[in-house]
Amino acid sequence: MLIPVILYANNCKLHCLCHNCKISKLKTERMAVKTDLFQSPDYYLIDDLLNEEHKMVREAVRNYVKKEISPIIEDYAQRAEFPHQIVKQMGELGVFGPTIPSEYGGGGLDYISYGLMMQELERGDSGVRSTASVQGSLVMHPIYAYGSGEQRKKYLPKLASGEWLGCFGLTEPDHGSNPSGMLTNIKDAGDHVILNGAKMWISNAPYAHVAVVWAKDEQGNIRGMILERGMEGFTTPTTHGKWSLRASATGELVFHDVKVPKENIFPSIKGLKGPLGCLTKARYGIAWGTLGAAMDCYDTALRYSKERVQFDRPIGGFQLQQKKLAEMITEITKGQLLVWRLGVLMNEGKATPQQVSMAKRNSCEIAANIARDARQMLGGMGITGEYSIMRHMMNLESVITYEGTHDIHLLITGMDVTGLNAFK
Ligand code: TGC
Ligand code: FAD
Repeated sequence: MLIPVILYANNCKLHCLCHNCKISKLKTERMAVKTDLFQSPDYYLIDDLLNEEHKMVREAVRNYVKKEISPIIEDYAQRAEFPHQIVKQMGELGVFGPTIPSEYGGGGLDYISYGLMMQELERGDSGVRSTASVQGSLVMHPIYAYGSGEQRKKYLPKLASGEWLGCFGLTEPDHGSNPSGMLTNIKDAGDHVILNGAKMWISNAPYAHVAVVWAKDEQGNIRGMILERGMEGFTTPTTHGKWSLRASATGELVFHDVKVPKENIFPSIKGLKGPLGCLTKARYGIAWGTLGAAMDCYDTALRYSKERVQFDRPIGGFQLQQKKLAEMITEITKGQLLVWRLGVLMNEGKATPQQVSMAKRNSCEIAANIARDARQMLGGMGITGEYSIMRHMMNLESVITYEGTHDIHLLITGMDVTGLNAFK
């Protein structure tokens, strides 16, 4: 529901098109406040599986989304603009690096809390969750897990607080699903290396202060390193024209003879398992996050079905609409139980990357299907920005693609259960 917050100038009539009124109407549209009526579905009383800390964390992020994200996000998405202010806000909220120890500015929380944070953020918008995933799992995690003491001290507190924004460069124009073929490379030059190559589709790139970049050394080993904005030969052109994740900034990372000090290279990791280890953390967050988007679509469609009257009765009374809602809540409930169990396994250090793959694929798929069904339930209203569903639906097309496509995750599961590798 849009609530105009600015009255028209000069007390002109409602449809007046004088200059002042046109400007005022524009401002009114821009500053339109959205009322967030979200009520979280919990069909199997999964709340009983959460402890008080989990519930407090979820409440804090849910309130943040209602107050700071829901009122503005549609407008930013329509304008394809990144809401910069959320970086500092999310730093203060503590969603960057929730499982990283507090001595480095992280939250020192468990994996269920981390998951619930991502669920609530993505309930607001996948792009907002993306910003947090990249910062926490793809930038802070490798610095914490693979970095030197100096690297941890220099970068982690600033990233945790949102003073600095980070990005993660793995994908290249010719190497997406198969990052092991990457062409970006470093050559030894004494106390530094020379970096050349390019990365593509990089979330946060246009505004990032630091970039975690993966490149091959002269022996063909994949190495990770930290780049800072301003290094000579390092540029971050913006990617334009996306119909998805429009409130998230995407760009390229271009390296032309960039001198990277050796002290910026991660000392303790070599090989593809470096970046893939980061992806496991982020994919776990996406498994929870996309359920948040699904819940928002379901909740919106459920409310609409009770209010929208056709043929003299609420459309929710028709069997075909009930089938859609019943299937949505069933899939959401199955997904909630899957990610909760995965969170327990993560906490116990027992979760495998393959289990994370299954949850990422499952949650993305059900969320995308639920968004499509929910959009249909709203009829024509479903395509407007008045409701969040179409935005979620378009966002989910990216989320089902990044961090490993749906098919790549199917093959990971296929390999795990058969022992036969379909990639090689
Ligand atoms: P493979 O030979 O299977 O593995 C190489 C080494 O890595 C280990 N490994 C993992 N380690 C941790 N976590 C995982 N998920 C792991 N998967 C594999 C593996 O044990 C091995 O270790 P070692 O010690 O033997 O060397 O590698 P492969 O080249 O055959 O590739 C396998 C494949 C296709 C599954 C992998 O390349 C893959 O997952 N491809 C998908 C690429 C992808 O997900 N890219 C994401 C880019 S980042 C992104 O999208 C961010 S979006 C951010 C946002 O906005 O939220
Ligand atoms: P391709 O690998 O070319 O795949 C094309 C199609 O072929 C897919 O359907 C795929 O499933 C299929 N395919 C490929 N190989 C096989 C196979 N062996 N068997 C069967 N089917 C196969 N990357 C980063 O490094 N950092 C980021 O921050 C980041 N952010 C992103 C943000 C957005 C909005 C998007 C869209 C992408 C982002 N990515 C990022 C890149 C993302 O991870 C890649 O797009 C993804 O891994 C797929 O790579 P690709 O686009 O090159 O597709």
